[in-house]
Amino acid sequence: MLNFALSEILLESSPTRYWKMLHQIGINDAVGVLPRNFMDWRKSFEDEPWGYLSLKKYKNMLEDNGFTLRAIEDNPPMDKIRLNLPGKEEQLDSIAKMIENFGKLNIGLWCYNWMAGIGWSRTHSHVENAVGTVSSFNIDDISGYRNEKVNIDRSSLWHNLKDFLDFIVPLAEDSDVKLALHPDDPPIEEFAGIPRIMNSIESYDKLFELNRSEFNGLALCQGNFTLMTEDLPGTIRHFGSRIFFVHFRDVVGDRNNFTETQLGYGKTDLVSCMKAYNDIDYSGLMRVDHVPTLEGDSADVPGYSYLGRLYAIGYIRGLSQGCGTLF
Ligand SMILES: [Mn+2]
Repeated sequence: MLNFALSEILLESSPTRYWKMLHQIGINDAVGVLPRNFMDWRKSFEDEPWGYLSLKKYKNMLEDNGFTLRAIEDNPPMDKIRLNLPGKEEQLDSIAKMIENFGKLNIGLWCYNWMAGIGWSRTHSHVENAVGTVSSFNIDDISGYRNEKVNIDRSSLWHNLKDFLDFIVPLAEDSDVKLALHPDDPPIEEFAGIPRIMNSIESYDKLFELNRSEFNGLALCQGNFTLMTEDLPGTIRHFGSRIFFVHFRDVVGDRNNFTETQLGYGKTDLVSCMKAYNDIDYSGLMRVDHVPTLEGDSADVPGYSYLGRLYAIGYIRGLSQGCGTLF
């Protein structure tokens, strides 16, 4: 049976009319980012964005506006940890404090990633197509570019990930905070010369061999996983209870050349995916991910248009009710 919490990522630093619309369509669970903009009212000016005071103020602002802060999908600087560089201890210390604060504040999930040097990337940010304005990626656009600042090989990235898990998982267990590793986006073999390792089903199998704790899990970002496999529903069943967080989105194309799209217009059999979540009794968090910007709507962050997200939330609710879930 499906019993997941349909949530929404709230990127705004103060309440908006969109937040009221979310309540009107039944969304009361929030995923947050770390408050770090200048004069960001979520942040305590005396404290780091991952410090107790900042997170408490942020959580209060959401609660005062009807939301429960369930997860943070963001991280303090951590490339020195990924790359095993001097300064790593300080970054580990920040993450440890953040996890401890999540525990104190009942924020039960942290979504992080293992992309070194270059985070999630597209090569086209505003592509006009039939479903709205979307982003896309074409590996040919970066064929002439190499990142000279980052120098690491694949096995070192794995080694450093294992070290990080050994450090963070016991702290997460003590604080009752689940860890959801988001895939590399796009899930290609290397980006401008920097290897990527969280880009296949096998890499997640390996992740769970590296650390068998029940707190070591995955963020199933459908837009990436559907580029790794032709059988996303089978993949959902394969990982089962290891899935702590779902990004419900879809794309058209392959891992080297793809375009984001609206739910129902992509390459993935979303009905079968929802049935698969039903089969595994999925009870974690789920949220809409990148959506097209519709005509007349605005999106301060490309992929997070209000109208596009409202459509997607309705689509997800319809799919889940088709599986017999009443919420
Ligand atoms: Mn995602």
